[in-house]
Amino acid sequence: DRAILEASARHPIVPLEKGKFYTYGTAGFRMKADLLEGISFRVGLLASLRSRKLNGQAIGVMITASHNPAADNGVKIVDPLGDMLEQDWERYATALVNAPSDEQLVEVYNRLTTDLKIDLKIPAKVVYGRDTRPSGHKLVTALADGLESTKAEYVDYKILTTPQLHYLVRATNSEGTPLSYGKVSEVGYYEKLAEAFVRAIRGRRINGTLQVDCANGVGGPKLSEFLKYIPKDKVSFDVKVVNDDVLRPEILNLDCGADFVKTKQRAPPIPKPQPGVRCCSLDGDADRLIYYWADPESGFVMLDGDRISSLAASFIGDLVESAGLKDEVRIGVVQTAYANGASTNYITQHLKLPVICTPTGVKHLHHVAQGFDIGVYFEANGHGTVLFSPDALNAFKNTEPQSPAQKDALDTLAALGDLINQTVGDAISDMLLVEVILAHKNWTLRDWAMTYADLPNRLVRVEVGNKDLFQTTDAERRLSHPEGAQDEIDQAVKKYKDARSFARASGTENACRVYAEAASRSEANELAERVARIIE
Ligand code: 16G
Ligand code: ZN
Repeated sequence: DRAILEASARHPIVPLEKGKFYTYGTAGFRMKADLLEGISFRVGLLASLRSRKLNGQAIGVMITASHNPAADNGVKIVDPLGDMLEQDWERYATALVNAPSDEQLVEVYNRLTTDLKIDLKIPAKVVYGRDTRPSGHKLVTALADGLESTKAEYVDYKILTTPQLHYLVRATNSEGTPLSYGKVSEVGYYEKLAEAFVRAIRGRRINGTLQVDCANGVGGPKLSEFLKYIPKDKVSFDVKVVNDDVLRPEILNLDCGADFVKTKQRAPPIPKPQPGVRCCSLDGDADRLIYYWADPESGFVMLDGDRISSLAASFIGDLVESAGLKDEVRIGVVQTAYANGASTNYITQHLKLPVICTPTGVKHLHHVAQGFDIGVYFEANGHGTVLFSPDALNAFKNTEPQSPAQKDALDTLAALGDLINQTVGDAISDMLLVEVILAHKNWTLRDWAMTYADLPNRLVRVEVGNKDLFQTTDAERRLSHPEGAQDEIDQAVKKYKDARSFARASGTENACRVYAEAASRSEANELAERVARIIE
């Protein structure tokens, strides 16, 4: 207790206005970096408890604010398999962080220890990393103090992408077991991806240059490092890395990156878009991916998370069929309400695959995707991955092929199992997946975009007095409160062709979001404005 008290005094929590609390939201604790030092310290205490509760398995902590401005930062906990912190524990995180004094912090810590029956004699292990934000340095110092004051063993992996930290957590916990996820090092991550990439490409050609905008974040140096691991004699992959300046923190995510491209629906102004070049953007911590190109005729064409999802589902579905596993391996796609209706139609009607809709936030999608043998999940914003069950991976490895084509499909599926990050959405891994699929199909981005036409859509942010009044049901597609609001939205939607609209409270800021889609751009805009007025 003394150790925690003394250390906590060095990392005070900034008190909020009366009645306000810090909350562990969809992205952990995220806010202006100068509020986070005490929070980071206290997250260290929780990570120790969580590790001890899980018998000393390694827990991860990632310091990042992803696509948010450079002045923000965030602290997020990663569970032993590399997935997000178990939902029940979000409450405990909130309780520790909101303890008003150092003494009360110790009280909460002790109470959690007793209530959760945690044996403090079990060794605790925590691994952590941070993105390129300058504030990260101070936050990991506070975190390390929290870990030391609770006598946890820890490894500081310094600067990493978020998915790399998730990889390291899983690799640490599976080391030396039959389910080993890979070598426990950053190099191990690169080696695993490069090896699987070569196997998945199977000698096919990657056409032209890929220009990758790295949001001036951690993805830049990490992608450049990864590229060194691709054997040039086996795959020729011409990548031009742009917006990879991490030395000027103020330009992080500024007019570039996946969130900029998706929300502004245009290419980053720098470097000047070259017509026809295949481009993609990562976000500030490299867990989101958006593809696009500047077209001399149609202007800008974007291929977002829904497109990556349908591309992956189509390719993997075909492989499973060629591999003769159609009856054994159940494939499903998981989306949120933001998924373009055209993508949902394409997946259900053309690909004939089931689609499940969940509330926003990776943890929800991930969880539902685990219910399939192959679960494809992406948010429209470009965050997502494909999960393979142990049964599916065994089937790829152990099925006796009856023809060269079947062998080829099985080998490609097995390679994808290693190429695709199984812990969380990973922009670098997802980008390699897209490149593999385009190479196999010998497709350009235009061919990919031709598979279906997106419904015009509009997303607006609405300032409201109290966003908590807006409660949803049906995976956020309908409002249950305030009463009557949903009826009004239904009336508005009825006035437009092929229309759909919903309103939900943001999980990351104090506002509501309204999404609308309809047969034409002007109708989508009009509907969005109408619904915005209803909830204002
Ligand atoms: C968080 C989520 C992201 C989601 C976004 C929605 C994770 C790791 N991140 O950033 O998936 O799309 O919140 O934000 O789950 P909103 O609730 O403000 O619309
Ligand atoms: Zn991110």
